[in-house]
Amino acid sequence: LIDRAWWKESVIYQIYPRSFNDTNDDGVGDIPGIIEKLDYLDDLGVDIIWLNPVYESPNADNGYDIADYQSIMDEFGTMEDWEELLDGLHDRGIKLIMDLVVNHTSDEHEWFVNARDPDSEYHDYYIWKNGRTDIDGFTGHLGPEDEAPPNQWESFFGGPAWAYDEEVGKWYLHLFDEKQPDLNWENPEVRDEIFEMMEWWLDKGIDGFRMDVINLLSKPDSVTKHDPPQNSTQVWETFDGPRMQEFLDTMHDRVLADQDVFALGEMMGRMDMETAIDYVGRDGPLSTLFHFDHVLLDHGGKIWETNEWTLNDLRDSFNRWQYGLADDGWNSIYLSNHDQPRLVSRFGNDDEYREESAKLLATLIFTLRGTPYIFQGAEIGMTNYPFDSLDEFRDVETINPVRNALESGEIDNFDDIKHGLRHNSRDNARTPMQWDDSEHAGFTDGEPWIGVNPNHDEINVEAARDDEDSIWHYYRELMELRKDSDVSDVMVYGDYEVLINDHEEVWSYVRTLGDERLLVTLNFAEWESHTWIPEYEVDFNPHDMEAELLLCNYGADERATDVDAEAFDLRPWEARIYRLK
Ligand code: ISL
Ligand code: CA
Repeated sequence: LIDRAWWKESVIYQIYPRSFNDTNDDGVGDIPGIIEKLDYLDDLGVDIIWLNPVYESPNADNGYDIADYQSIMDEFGTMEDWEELLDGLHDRGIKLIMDLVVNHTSDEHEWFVNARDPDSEYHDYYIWKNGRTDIDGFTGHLGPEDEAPPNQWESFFGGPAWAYDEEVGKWYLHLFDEKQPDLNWENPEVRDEIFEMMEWWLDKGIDGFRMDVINLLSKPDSVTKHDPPQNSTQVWETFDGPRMQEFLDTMHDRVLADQDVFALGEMMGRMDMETAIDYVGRDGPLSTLFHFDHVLLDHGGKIWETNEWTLNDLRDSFNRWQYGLADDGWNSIYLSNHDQPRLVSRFGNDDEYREESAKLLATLIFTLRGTPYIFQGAEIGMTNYPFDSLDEFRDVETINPVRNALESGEIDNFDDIKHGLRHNSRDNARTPMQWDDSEHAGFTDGEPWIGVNPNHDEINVEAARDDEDSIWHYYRELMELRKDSDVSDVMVYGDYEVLINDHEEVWSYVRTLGDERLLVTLNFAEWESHTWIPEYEVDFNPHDMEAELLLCNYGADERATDVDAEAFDLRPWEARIYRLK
């Protein structure tokens, strides 16, 4: 018996509006720009659009600092534009999910402006604390001379997670930028406001929410009930706080339960499976989640620090979730988004084997068990940007910590960390979509708000659509297999079973649903690799099986089609999907 859901069978395409398509030449993508590309999305064949925040915002964090939840940012257009977008999507059978950013607001939100008056009913919408005076030698304060912040939590964007407010004479919590004060979810009025706002959007006809850093809503008792201990430096104390389950259960019961909507939670930190199942299992409040296991593999502690990842690490982190949510819960499969560098530059090879490796990574995304995500530009194999100076960056997560480190002398000059920033910065994902080979890649006729990748003369949608062997067409083939073929069910719902768990180059797995079996085999190397199906690891006899090739990123040539089911020689970055019969 298959536990079907439309959002399990769907492919999600993520649009970062600022960088998608600009129609009024101010250099900033806009909603009319998305409307202009509706047929493009339809041709590609995606089912759900996740739209990054388009609400009114001073853009300290590109829309993740919301000043009004119920209006559209001027730069992006009007509410009428947004309604036209929704209708245009629905006309094409595409659903729309909106970003829900309710851990924090902008400091320019009316609530926060009013909260600065301690007598206002809004004061308690945020988290205010007195500074500490009982510590020696604390030097990092940005408050009065004799005060240090309430505790030593560091914000995710660098510097203390508390800012001193002159008017109030207290400190407010901001886990992200100073311009993103955290809402006080302990306050029932905050919860009511948010739930009503969610209902308002659902009434407008949207199909669900992508919930930003949703497991941070409930703060630890050390902050809500007591004066926080000065020595708590661990901001991860804020993950999955004591009332997290309760808050989401209430949200589910009040807002989501009686509607057929998709609820996707972004979950920070490294989560244990029990907690995950509480959130997304059969009885949980959410449909699925984003975890960070695999995208943290190659990050160091600082934004410019990197680690080498290995295939074993990558496979282990996916195995954990594939097996962890096998019986209850549902995965989201992503290798990139607006916060992550480009997948082909990171997990593939953006040079000689760009096409092959981009297709291999797509094969992985579409054949693991879970809902697949395409971040705009992945479908043409867009790469990281060759950043050369700090002025070229726009992201607060990159700029703030680098400035601080330069000022404090922690780093001497930009060039020492350039390599790391090129690898890690979120701005890699945010350079404009490459539509064609014209001056600004067809994104704008004005001055783009962030640099267009110089490789757009080769890597662009127009060229990709013209070339039958392109990454773009390969994405379409994968989607066709997944949604509209004899193997769709096994591709979506089949069990996942990994083969040869310690192969250093090749990741292979079998997906099984009843008698249907798919074998996926992927060579993560620039050289040829050999692999096989070890009999002792599977409950069928590979010697008795015929392997029918369904898709290969080198095409259906003899090497890929004429094989024994038990052994395979793979070319550099080769990816194959077989049906075993
Ligand atoms: O952890 C990160 C990258 O590995 C961070 O970049 C990121 O802040 C984290 O993923 C949380 O992301 C979400 O909330 C942030 C916002 O800046 C991100 O764009 C958003 O996706 C604060 O709202
Ligand atoms: Ca514009």
